Amino acid sequence: MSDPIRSFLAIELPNFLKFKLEEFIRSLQKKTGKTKWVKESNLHLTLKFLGNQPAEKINALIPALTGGYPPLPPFRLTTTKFGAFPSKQRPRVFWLGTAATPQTTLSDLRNRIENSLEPLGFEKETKPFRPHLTLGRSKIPEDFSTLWEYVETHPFPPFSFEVNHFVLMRSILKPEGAEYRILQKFSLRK
Ligand code: 2AM
Repeated sequence: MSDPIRSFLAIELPNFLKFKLEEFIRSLQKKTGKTKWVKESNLHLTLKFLGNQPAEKINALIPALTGGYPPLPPFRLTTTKFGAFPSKQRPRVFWLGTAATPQTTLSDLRNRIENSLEPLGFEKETKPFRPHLTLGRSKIPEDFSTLWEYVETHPFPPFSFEVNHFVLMRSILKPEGAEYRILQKFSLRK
């Protein structure tokens, strides 16, 4: 059997937004020491993390996600506030929130994915979906007070973009960080 493929389903971000986020991240980077910030080309919104799966299972996923009824329409995403998981006091993941217009479209897409993949043996996510753009990850605790003060006074502005497709992304883990490669694009229908 072939080697397992580590992958996830994601919404790509337009270049203008990645550029703006990169600027924002550069400012945040100056306020921290040990936090690892996401490089511009890797910024995305995760819809579902698939982990390591046999190639056959990944191939079966493609027809399961193509089509489907009723067709899901394109929608808009707007960036919202900066925050951290699991909490501001003990941040592990720094993120920027997103809001969809119309509101239900992103959760409809997420539900469609969950329901289409479950019969193929992909376990349904039990935790509530909190759509976000991961900007940084902190493994070593440090003092984040200057970072929080900075984002209070320099919030990331709301930027919008249209989502008309999502992607199956392969993640190749390398010592210098993960490298992502698009394996398949899935269109949302107009
Ligand atoms: P995140 O954006 O919420 O951090 C690729 O690794 C993507 O899959 C990451 O952006 C990450 O989402 C998501 N992901 C979810 N669970 C994961 C896990 N257990 N290991 C690695 N990535 C995971």
